[in-house]
Amino acid sequence: ENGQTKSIQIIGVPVDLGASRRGTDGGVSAVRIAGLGEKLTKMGYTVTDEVDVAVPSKESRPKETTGNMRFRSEILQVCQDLAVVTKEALNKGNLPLIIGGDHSLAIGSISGIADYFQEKGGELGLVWFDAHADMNIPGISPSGNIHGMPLSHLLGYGDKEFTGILSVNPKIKPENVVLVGVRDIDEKEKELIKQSGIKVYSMRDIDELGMSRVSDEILEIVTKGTVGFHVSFDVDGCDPEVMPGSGTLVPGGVTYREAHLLLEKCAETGLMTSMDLVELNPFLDKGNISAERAVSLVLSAFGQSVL
Ligand code: NNH
Ligand code: MN
Ligand code: MN
Ligand code: MN
Repeated sequence: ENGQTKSIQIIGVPVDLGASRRGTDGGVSAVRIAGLGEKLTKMGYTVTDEVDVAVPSKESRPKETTGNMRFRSEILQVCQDLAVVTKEALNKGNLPLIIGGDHSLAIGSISGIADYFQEKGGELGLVWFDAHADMNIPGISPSGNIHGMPLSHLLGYGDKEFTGILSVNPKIKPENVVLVGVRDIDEKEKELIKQSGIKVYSMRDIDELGMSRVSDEILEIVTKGTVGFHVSFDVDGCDPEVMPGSGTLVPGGVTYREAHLLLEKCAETGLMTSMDLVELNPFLDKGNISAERAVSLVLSAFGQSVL
């Protein structure tokens, strides 16, 4: 049990326009079928799951195989809509739990959440769990895929319409952000990470310090001077053996137990304001195992413990 809001609003965002591989739109169903809502309800939460954000299908749009920022206008619209929905959820007293969908959606989810707290005079902390840094911007991104660009835009770099969603800009201050699980960073992305000054815990840090200590350090950073923190959980931060159902797998990732520990510790603070669960791709999965494990991880973030 923790002091968090007892009512959760699940928000589905079936977007795959931000990635090269098709199918993260199906992640929304995969997670629902794995029983996310029912299991949170069993834990004593009041769960609403009514409003999904509409996303156009790739087939309905002109082909965009190249470019600096593929499907920019479609994803911008999705993020603008989602920002309104997450902010509204908080206004109603609900904790937003956003299920994706590729990671581009985090520009929208976190913009709405940061804006809500900023109006109340508070800064938002951010835990970014990912194999990748998601710190690309148009012009340096090797792929043009927006799912590789959300964190940079939340820090105020890149495309002005994406950084300018709702009012507060930047959405997140670098001293309130931690990246964890990272092991695949593009060359030019490295420079922007250094320039931004955000704290990064790589796999090596986890190996050397252990996840218990890494989690404690992370939580210290994201709670210091903030009203609380959002967790943006890209399932590819976990090892591919744990989460085979994702499009850009990188070996050598976070174990199932380590991920649980981090999220259990997040729950213990009672300060998690909101969470994204992204990059699940059921078409690449073995059965629905990745979604089932992801649901179990989310339950830890909401305070599930053995006893
Ligand atoms: N860094 C690569 C890119 O920008 C890969 C990003 N893929 C992700 N990010 N899954 O989390 O295209
Ligand atoms: Mn990501
Ligand atoms: Mn990733
Ligand atoms: Mn701070």
